[in-house]
Amino acid sequence: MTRREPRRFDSPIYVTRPLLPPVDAFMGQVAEIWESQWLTNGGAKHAALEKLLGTFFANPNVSLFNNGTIALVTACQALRLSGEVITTPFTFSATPHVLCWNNIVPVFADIDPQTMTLDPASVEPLITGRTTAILGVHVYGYPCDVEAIQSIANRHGLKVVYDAAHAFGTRIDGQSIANFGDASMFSFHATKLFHTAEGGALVVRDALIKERIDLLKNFGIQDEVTVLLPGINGKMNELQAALGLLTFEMVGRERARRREIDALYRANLKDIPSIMVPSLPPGVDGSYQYFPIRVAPGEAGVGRDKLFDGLRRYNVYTRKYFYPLCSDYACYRMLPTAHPSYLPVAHTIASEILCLPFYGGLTNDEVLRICDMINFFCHRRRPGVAA
Ligand code: T4K
Repeated sequence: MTRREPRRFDSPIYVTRPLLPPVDAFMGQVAEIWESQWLTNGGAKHAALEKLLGTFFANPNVSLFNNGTIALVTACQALRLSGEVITTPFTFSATPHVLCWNNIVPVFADIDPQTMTLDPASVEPLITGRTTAILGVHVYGYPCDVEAIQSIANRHGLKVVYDAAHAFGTRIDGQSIANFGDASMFSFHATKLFHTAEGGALVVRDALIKERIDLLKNFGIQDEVTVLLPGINGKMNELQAALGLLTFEMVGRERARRREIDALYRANLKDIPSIMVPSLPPGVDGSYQYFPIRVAPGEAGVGRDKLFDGLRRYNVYTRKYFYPLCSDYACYRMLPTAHPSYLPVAHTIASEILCLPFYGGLTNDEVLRICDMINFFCHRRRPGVAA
């Protein structure tokens, strides 16, 4: 079979690029902030963004934060989690770190091979008298099995917290992912579909918990002479909120473009036997946050790492989100549940996963060239050029 050497990109193609509103529009927002002389501590932009997101999530109990990690730290405090919390090892480092910052032991459960999220069947046997919650991650915006997780939590009197860092736009049967569990954390980091450069939010079921969260994120201060709780500084400032107001307006179009890119990748990767593209469960509208593929080990002449290295030589910066597993980090591998024998699915997926470049600014031609490169490295026929 003849294989034509693909053409290297002249400049790097990254895994993502931030959504950027026109700079003049941002300067207009900055001018208003300057005029108000109000930069942080719950200003007008903050209030406007919180309200907007309350409507978007169909839940008014939204609290904005300076980043997603501090939001999740605060959720653990607000829900008074302690002891042990069952979570996934197939996630960004922030997820288990947040537990440690709350003096909670992360207990790792295996993941589901289709959704790559917590496998409910692996969760239940790990529950002990010290367990206080289940912390699921809607990885890449693929939703956890929210019903099964809630019923386990109900049976054992546990809280359910979701790390929804990737899941801004995810909906299950039309309902926002923000409305499952006791609390959901969203990241608004620059690499996320909707962003505020750095930022995040908690969305909670219970309005009283929102009150507690709003106290906690502002040092526990109730008024000038009353501090009720040992809080932290988790506040989003006015510049972040202003950027959010502008990027929010662009999310619909960005998502639609990412949906086209998703379809183009799928159409042009489907005939490569060593590449598997995961699919969302029925009834789920995804967040179009990442485009993960799985690369079969070796048999077609390429494994994930060789493909990663090969693409990098051609100036394509894919990412191995999430390899290594958190359970393999030096700070967690001594935990009893971190042993690979308990986490076979997570280990397999972490060794095969690769996130391809995925952002609205990619052209069709760039996507097709990336598919062509993947095909080349996988020693298979060239993909067609039609979407
Ligand atoms: N839970 C989960 C499941 C998460 O994935 C994350 C964050 C969190 C919790 C914590 O939320 P935050 O506290 O961050 O709100 C990135 C992000 O920094 C991180 O937010 C994200 N997850 C993680 C999955 O990805 P890195 O170390 O991979 O980022 P970096 O700097 O290598 O950026 C990736 C690519 O994006 C670059 O190669 C180019 C592009 N990029 C990046 C930035 C920052 C740009 O084009 N412009 C930019 O400004 O962690």
